[in-house]
Amino acid sequence: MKTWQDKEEFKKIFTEKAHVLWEKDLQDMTLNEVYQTVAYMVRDLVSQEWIRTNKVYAEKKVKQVYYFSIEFLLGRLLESNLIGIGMEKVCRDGLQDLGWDLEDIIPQERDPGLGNGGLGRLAACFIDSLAALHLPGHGCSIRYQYGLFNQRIVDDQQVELPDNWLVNGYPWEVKKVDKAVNVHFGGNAYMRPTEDGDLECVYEKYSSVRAVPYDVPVIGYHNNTVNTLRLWRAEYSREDMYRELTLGDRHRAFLYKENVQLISRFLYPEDSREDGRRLRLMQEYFMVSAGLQSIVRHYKKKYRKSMYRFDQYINIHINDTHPALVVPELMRILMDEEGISWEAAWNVTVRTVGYTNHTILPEAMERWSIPMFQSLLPRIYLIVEEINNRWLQEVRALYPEDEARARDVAVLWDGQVHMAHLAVLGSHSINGVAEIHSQILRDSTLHQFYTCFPDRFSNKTNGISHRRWLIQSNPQLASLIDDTIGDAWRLDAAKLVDLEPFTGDAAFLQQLGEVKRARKDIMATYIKQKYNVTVPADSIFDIQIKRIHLYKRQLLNILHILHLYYLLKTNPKMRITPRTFLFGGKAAAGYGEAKQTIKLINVVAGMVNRDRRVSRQMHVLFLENYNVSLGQILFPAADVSEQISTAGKEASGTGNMKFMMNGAVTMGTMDGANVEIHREVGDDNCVIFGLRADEVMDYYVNGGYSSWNMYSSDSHIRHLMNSLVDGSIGGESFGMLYESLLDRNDEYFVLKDFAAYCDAQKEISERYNERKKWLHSSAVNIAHSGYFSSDRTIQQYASDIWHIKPVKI
Ligand code: B1N
Repeated sequence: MKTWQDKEEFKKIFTEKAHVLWEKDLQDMTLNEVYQTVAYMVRDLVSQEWIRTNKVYAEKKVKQVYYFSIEFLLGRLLESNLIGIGMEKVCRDGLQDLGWDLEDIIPQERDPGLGNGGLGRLAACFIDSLAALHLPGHGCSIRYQYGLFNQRIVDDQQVELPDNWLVNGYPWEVKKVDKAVNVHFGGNAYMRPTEDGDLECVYEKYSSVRAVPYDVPVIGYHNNTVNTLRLWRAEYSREDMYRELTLGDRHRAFLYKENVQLISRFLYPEDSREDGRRLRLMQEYFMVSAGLQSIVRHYKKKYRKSMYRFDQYINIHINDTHPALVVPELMRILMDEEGISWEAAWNVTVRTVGYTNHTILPEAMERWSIPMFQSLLPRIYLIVEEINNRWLQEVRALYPEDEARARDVAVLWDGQVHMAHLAVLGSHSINGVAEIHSQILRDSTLHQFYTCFPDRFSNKTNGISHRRWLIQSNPQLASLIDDTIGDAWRLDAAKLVDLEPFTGDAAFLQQLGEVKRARKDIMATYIKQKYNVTVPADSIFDIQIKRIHLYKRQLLNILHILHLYYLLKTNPKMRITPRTFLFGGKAAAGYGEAKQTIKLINVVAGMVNRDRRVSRQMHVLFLENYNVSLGQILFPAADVSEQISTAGKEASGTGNMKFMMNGAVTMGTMDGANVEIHREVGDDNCVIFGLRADEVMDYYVNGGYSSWNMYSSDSHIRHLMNSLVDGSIGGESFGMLYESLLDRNDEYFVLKDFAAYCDAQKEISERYNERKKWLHSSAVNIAHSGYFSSDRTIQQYASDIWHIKPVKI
């Protein structure tokens, strides 16, 4: 790869580039212009390799994978790309000579908020790993004009502001006008007999949307691989617009244009929830159809192989069900455009597609009303109907008179299209994202499918990019690890386990303590600057950052804090290990309970922090606008990682892994990947509490839990519940939360797990006071975090599902 020889060359190129881009002297440039200049310089360096990577893949006709995801939560790219090409130091030194600090330039880049939470961030870690492992794999998604809203806290409450992240342009994208395709919506579709006695589909009177790709390079780590993240934008087709105009209907022409542009305007802000909106379905089909058309076009042009062999060269992976229309859309292309029979098309489709499930929450399961689906996608609906008919015929032949079974596996049922069932049927591989989650899929959620296709099911425990979440976000820890075991772990995270012999080494632990302290100081400085609150860096930094959701139980955390506050108020002599409780996360704008939880946290925080005596021992803070960049400051500063979802509800979690890799001790339930973290580090190095998934399930099925009984029998709980509605918390009332806990019988077992959580928190305090032991635990967590690198995850997908191999560029 082309590089900058030294800082002198960097400065020379920078100066030339800046003059061309901005027609300005260097001293007149804004920080943002400096950022953009460096970003374009990085793109110049990788452009040859980007072209080469694609050329090599096509010339060798290697099998490639396309990862379809409605979200990619990338985070900032300047620093990660500089690290990837090994040019961070040259750039830093060069900029310094010119009078700028790279640390002031990096924040100029706006976080592309093209995702909500874990699902979108996972997709970003996956393409990072694909490139790092020189695997031929690319991303496919939507170029939303507005990302997830920016969160402000005003009067203790969340306010959503639009995230117009593209205002200053995005230097990492390249618009590829020549690669645009058309996507059809609406109109009529029906089957008619052909001359030779077959059936063919007529699809007419549809309207067209132009899909234009914007490509973002996905740069490997110290290799020459540059893969592609292709983001589709919806544009109106001028032809259609003029057709409307020539028909003399300017209003319709205007409407057409507006509606088309809406498709890629907003990211839906719901995480693990779906509301069945028409525009969302349009987004899903838009992405799927555009993505597939461009893959097929490229396959035919560059691979020149038969469409019957498509699956030998192409694998399509769908990140949850949002891209599940890949199944009928590929069928459509194979049959209507390539003239292949149903049976052959179905074989190719199933062998091409793989599906990952990310949630078993019923409210997150995608279901579309049939009338809406049919009117929007008439041709696709005919195919889905046929898939359903053929499948139910098989099922009913195998299990006659078992309509309960038919209902459990149908794609069309009760007037709805069940996307998970479509995804399962159309895939050769179905996986969950942590062992316990995959187990639940096999045992209950998808049990009937599992009995039909046991070999198609597997587990692929999630992972995180150790490049972003350790090398980039915690350079202090990364360099301590280098000094201790060498730097081979940077290429192979499994080697972090070489730290194991040092987890009892006093000198190493001392340094580890210093690194953590340095990171806590950085965090404390951020808090001081932004909130004018002084948090003591020698207190326990206890952090819960993730989307706000009832099942994630931020409520459990804040109720324990409120409980501690009451204890400290009534027992002025009581001493606890000083703590700083930090929260962060966005609530979907329409999710009342989640928004009220944010308010509760903020009101309690105000009460605690303003109390002169209590605030000697504890602080509480809600950090505004949690996103990837804020995460990069928070994970390295944590002592305690709060992973306290109701057992069985969190499919995996990935924040838990980021904390672990940065040496925090997990306080968690036996849920998602916590189970595997616990297995890696043992009881001594994490704190597990609460109901197990089977106990939760048992209560749901057989009853036997009453939150009112908890209320009656436990005076602490009674006090807490009453205070939610009697105005004693800052004069506010939190009726929705009270109702969810008592009137709706505490669906997430907050009160049931409360006592166990309080005990577990005491345990944490005691352990923290034994500094040596605590640092040992921290070290054990880092040493065993290598398993949670997304490189391991991607290697498993590559060898077990995709059957793709590394290609050296
Ligand atoms: O996917 C993550 C997991 O680590 C989390 O446990 C899981 O909650 C998350 C609909 C979702 N599951 N489902 C979603 C997101 C957006 C949406 O519109 C569902 N997100 C998850 C990665 O596996």
